[in-house]
Amino acid sequence: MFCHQCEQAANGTGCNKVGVCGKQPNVAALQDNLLHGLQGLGFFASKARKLGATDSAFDTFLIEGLFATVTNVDFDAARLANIVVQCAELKNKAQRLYEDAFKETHGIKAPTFEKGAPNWIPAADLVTQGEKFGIADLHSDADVRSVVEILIYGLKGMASYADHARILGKTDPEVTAFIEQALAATCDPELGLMDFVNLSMECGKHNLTVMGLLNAGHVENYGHPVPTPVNTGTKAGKGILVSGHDLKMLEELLKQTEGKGINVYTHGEMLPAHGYPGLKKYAHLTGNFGGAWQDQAKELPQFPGAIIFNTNCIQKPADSYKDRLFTWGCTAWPEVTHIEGFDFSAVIAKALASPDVAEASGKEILVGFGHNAVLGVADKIIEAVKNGDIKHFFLIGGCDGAKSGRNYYTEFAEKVPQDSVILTLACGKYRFNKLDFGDIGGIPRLLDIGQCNDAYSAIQIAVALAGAFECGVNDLPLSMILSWYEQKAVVILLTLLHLGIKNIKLGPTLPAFITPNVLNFLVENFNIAPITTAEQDLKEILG
Ligand code: FSO
Ligand code: SF4
Repeated sequence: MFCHQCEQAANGTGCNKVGVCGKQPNVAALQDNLLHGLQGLGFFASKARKLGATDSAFDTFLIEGLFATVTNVDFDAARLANIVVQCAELKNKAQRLYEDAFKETHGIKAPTFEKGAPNWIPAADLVTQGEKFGIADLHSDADVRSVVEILIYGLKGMASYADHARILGKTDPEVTAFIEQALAATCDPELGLMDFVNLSMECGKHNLTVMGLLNAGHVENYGHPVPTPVNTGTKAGKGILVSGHDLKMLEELLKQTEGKGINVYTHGEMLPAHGYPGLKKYAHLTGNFGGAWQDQAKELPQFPGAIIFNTNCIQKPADSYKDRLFTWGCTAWPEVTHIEGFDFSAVIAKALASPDVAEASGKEILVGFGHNAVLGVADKIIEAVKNGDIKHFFLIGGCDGAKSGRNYYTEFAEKVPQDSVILTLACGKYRFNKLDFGDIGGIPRLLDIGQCNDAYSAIQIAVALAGAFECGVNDLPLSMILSWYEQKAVVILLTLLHLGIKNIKLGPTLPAFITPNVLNFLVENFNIAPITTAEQDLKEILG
């Protein structure tokens, strides 16, 4: 195996024996095989679409297939093998669709494609076959390969957000068309570095659409988030802990647990759920338990109730809680019960049969500062900027992870001057969201915008502030200090670059899949810089 798609890549270069994330070589090979199959499916679906032939069966499959290859999502070899087989069926379907459409429009037989992913058919041994399709296969030139990887990881990240949006009934055919087109491009040996740079920027653009769809899906179903204090303690009684990003899954669980004497807690990226009127109305949505995803091995054994992961980031479960752990959606772990659809009776039964959660006191943290809430007090914020009470905004956001270098983000937040406001989103905020930052004239100094996909809200806030001050986003007293871990962060970065946002500071380390030449390109065009120390970066930003 060789994988370097996330920030945990072994030795900063790549995992080649077993993933630091826990991905076994057979799972890595199956994911590589699946990606190869998806490239072939995209190739024919894109060609068919150009001839006016489409099939909605490809949409969901492409999204779910890409999502299954994202870091910390699907570790289940049997499930992945099944997805590869389905991929082969759909790829054949796409090929037939293209050939029929070609014959119909041109009156002659379609050309055949004998090399690479378009020619892929699954072998009897999918693991051995998958071992042949590694990253090295993507392109012979290291710099081009680097940008092809940026595109592929961007597609994976976008697919994960598209999946949540799709579950809420929000789709866009242009996004599907782009996924097909981009996958087809990865099969084209004629394309060069700038072709993939442009496709990557386009991926960022389409991801903005996807995050907008997801935001609309959340708001239409659950209302705009409102500032809400969330308790991090626990109540005595039965409990279910929900981890991941999918709000629809949480809503269905809340409906099914109502009146059953079960307290439902959020974990990790589910924390922002407490701010949505349509979810907080459930009195048994009790509080938030634990820290960010990388602390689960330490924290989940302490939660005696049932636990369900509806998306990343799942890690190898200890035996102490494996039998009360469930997965849902694209997330899976071998031997852990996977819930299909929205019937959570098995999870509820497990919670009722498990020991009670003990009463424990916790801190209160404030969530719910989506763009609607922040822009609702825009007059106050603008006034505070104009009279000098607020001098700077820092967006300290992104993923958390296990590396010690991530203390940078805690230190940075602690050192931000008192006349500055911190906007935050995604799971990296657990590094500092229990600290007391106080307020500036009633405006909290720490504003939690939400999940990683709520980068959409952060963009709306930045654009509105730029409008109010009649300047560009890059001219605002706003600095972005981002942390990345996996492919969702890659696509958010592409969205920010597509919007022309410059001077981003990125850490804790730069992606192993970016070559020095590609990094130079990013520095020259976007002035991206790796983080250094909190002191030095703050000094540089504030001059
Ligand atoms: Fe974190 Fe994991 Fe939300 Fe990621 S829980 S690391 S970028 O999956 O998606 O922020
Ligand atoms: Fe390693 Fe990350 Fe790939 Fe897992 S996803 S194998 S940790 S690079």
